[in-house]
Amino acid sequence: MRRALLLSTFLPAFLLATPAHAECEEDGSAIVCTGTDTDGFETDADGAILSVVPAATVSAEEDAVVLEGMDSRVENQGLIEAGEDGVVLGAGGTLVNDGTITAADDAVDGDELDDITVVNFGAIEGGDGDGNRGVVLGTGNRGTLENYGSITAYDEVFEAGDDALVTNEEGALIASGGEDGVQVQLNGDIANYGTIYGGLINGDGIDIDSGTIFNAQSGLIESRARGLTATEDGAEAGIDVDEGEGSVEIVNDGTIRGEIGILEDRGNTGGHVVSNAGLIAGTGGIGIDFDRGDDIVDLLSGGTIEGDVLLGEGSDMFAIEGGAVMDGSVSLGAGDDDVYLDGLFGAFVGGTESTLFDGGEGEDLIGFDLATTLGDIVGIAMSEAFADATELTFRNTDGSTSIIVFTGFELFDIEGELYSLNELAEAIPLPGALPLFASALGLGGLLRRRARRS
Ligand SMILES: [Ca+2]
Ligand SMILES: [Ca+2]
Ligand SMILES: [Ca+2]
Ligand SMILES: [Ca+2]
Repeated sequence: MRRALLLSTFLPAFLLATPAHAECEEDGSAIVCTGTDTDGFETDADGAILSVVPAATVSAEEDAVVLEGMDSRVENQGLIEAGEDGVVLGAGGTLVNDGTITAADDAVDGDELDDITVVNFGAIEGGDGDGNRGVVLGTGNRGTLENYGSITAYDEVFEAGDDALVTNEEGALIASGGEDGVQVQLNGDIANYGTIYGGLINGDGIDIDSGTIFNAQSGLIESRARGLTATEDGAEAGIDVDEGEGSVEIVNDGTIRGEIGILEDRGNTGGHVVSNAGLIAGTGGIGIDFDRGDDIVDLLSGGTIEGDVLLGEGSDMFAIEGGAVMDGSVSLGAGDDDVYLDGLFGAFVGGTESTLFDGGEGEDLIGFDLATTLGDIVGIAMSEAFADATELTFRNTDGSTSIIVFTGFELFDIEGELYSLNELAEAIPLPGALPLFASALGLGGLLRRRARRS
């Protein structure tokens, strides 16, 4: 206080215009901003703590609040307004925003720095042009974002390196205008209870190299860009897994949507796990597109996948529970793949004959849960909807029937026994239907039962 008074009393006016303290006053390592500051505040002292009190404004034509020392802390309850970056933090820095931060460039800049934490209860707004981001840590590791409010920008809204921890709470918003909502690298840990939007023109909801994503029942993760399927770069995804060896585990109780729902970029060799009790929707026709690696998709009761599931190379598994809806085909590609049908299927596949399970190359297996018996299979026939496909009709526990249509499967596991397709047809107690089916396949006799795969 005394120093500020002295300065204003005795120094020429042009010195007062240098970066600093119009209304942000220093007291040791603490800085308090009250009233209206029009030239921002800047220090490189370690451990600096700056507060913007309610109704106070800190603005600048360039960066507004710059605390570049280590382990600094900014607490904003007012308005921070910048012609360039809103808040610039050093390594280990923390921002708690309970007001508004609006910037023409990046709203919060800790670019390439580790151990930065941002907790947002208010509004954080990056610029609306190319290169303007929300909270940017670049490749900085161990970044933490806890969002209860809204964070928006044209480019990436939250961008961080390895070991990022992101929690987007119920009612909270992360929205990009033209790029990814959240972009993190290896070992990211993301929990979403609110809304995460990728851009309207481009961008994924979440772009990740590896880690875990939990999307709660209240959660929406969506890439909003449409019409990109036919373009050179291809479609954007609700969740996009980048190239590399990384694996991603996704637990979805809410909604994940994009032109592709969940996409593994070509060049990723990791196996991924998706457990879905919510909705995964690909508006362009592909719900999940994984290729290399041993992938697992578990479609739980109450869950829906809209669009095809492509599991590509590797020994993949697709499991579906009764009460789930698979609205699209499932292609398991090269490798020895498994499909498991669990829970006697009531409303098993929404479109009955619209869903084709394709085992592809390799020795592929369809397994039934242990409660299913040969007597629950009440029909077997060649599919009329798909060439070279077989249609099995099941009796459900409620007396209704469901149909599974498949091709390219060599083994069937029922009542703990392995059958080839022809052995299964022979074993099903359907005296009328069986000879028709057998002759349709042109069978000369039983194939030898194959050994159980190790
Ligand atoms: Ca695969
Ligand atoms: Ca496969
Ligand atoms: Ca296969
Ligand atoms: Ca096969």
